[in-house]
Amino acid sequence: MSFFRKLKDRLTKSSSKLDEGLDAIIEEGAVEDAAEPAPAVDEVLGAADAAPERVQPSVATPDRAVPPGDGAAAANDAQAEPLLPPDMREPEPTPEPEPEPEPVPTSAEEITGPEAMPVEEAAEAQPAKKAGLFGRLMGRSAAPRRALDDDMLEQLEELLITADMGVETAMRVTANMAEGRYGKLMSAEDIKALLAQEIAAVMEPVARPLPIYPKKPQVVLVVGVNGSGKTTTIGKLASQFRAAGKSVVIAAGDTFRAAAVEQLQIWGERAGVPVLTAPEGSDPAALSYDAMVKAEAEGADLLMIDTAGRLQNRADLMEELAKIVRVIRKKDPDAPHNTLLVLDATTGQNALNQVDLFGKMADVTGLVMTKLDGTAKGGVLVALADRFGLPIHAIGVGEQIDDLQPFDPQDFANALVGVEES
Ligand SMILES: Nc1nc2c(ncn2[C@@H]2O[C@H](COP(=O)(O)OP(=O)(O)OP(=O)(O)O)[C@@H](O)[C@H]2O)c(=O)[nH]1
Ligand SMILES: [Mg+2]
Repeated sequence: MSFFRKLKDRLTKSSSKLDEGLDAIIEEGAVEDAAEPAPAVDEVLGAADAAPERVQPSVATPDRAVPPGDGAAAANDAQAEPLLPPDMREPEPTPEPEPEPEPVPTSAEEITGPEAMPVEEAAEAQPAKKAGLFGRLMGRSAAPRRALDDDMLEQLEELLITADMGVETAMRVTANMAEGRYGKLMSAEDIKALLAQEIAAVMEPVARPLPIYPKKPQVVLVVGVNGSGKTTTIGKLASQFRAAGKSVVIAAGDTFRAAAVEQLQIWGERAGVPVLTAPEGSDPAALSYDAMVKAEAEGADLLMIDTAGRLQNRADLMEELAKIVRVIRKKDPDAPHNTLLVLDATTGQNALNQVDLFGKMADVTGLVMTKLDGTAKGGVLVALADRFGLPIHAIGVGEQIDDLQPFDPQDFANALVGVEES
């Protein structure tokens, strides 16, 4: 199964919501298809290229995550590696050479050739050429189309809000969709392709694999609210980095629950990675420090520190997180080199609040969004990209060890909107 197909299958809830909503919007306002021949999808999509005025995201996107205090030199040294090394990915099918595009015929004669039609029939067919015949011959007459107007834009905006994209992002995306296309007739297929293109444009600047730095051990601190998927994501990441030839150590910084340590040990076994633990109730900052010393002594490439889930409004627990950071900086002033905030897609708009508060307490450098499988709230990732511009390193699409995918903006946008892979 191709990468895209798997993603699309997993994102069924989000995608069917947008997919069906867009079909309904077009059908509701569909016009008699006589005024204007259907533009090719490329023509519809291309219109925005010519439009100079596009609504910009509310924040500037940082170029990439740089380890705190490490400055530009470290950024230059950093080799951004794909989440999955190339040999772990499913083989791409060899692209077939594209056939030369045929010029699009503009009349019935051009399509059928003058000899193909008896004279009377051809004469009769002439008046119908604009709509019915042209459409039928192009195989498009069956697709209802609707003019892109204020009503339609408002409906689109509402649909995007129900898909958890948030008001500001929904407004920006629909404004960009309208740019240079106002009044154009659009089929559901056109509007889906256009929406996917606009979403991909928002996501493009934030799609960044977890950067790998030459520093040993590179410390990756993993934070988030209760049950967001931190421990599972650490297991999945450790397995992928291990498969990519990196030596990984995990520290069980969730010292509150004995069960949390056991869960991490199971993931460590699955991933083939050692897990450093401390007795229940001990100080997670002290464990993290010890883990750094051990990881360094063992020459590990990566140290991933799991932490207990904490609600972003619990000041005491957030302070504890800040303490972990302070203590590990005594060992390495640049650590943690990455602070990953793991977000659960099913929490929808609350994810925005989590990024805001964790960002303030723990200098979050990147995001992983889990549980995108089986939720209709996948649009929140678009809102996050638009609002914060933080790198999105990976997405979780299931509970198994290989259910963590690198974030590909166009695949994600297509899967979210319900566009088939071209
Ligand atoms: N469907 C699905 N389930 C996931 C995904 N990631 C994690 N889970 C499940 O979510 C639940 C919580 O995951 P954990 O990894 O324990 O979450 P956590 O953030 O470590 O939780 P706490 O340590 O209690 O704060 C588990 O049942 C996981 O299997 C995902 O991408 N998709
Ligand atoms: Mg956990």
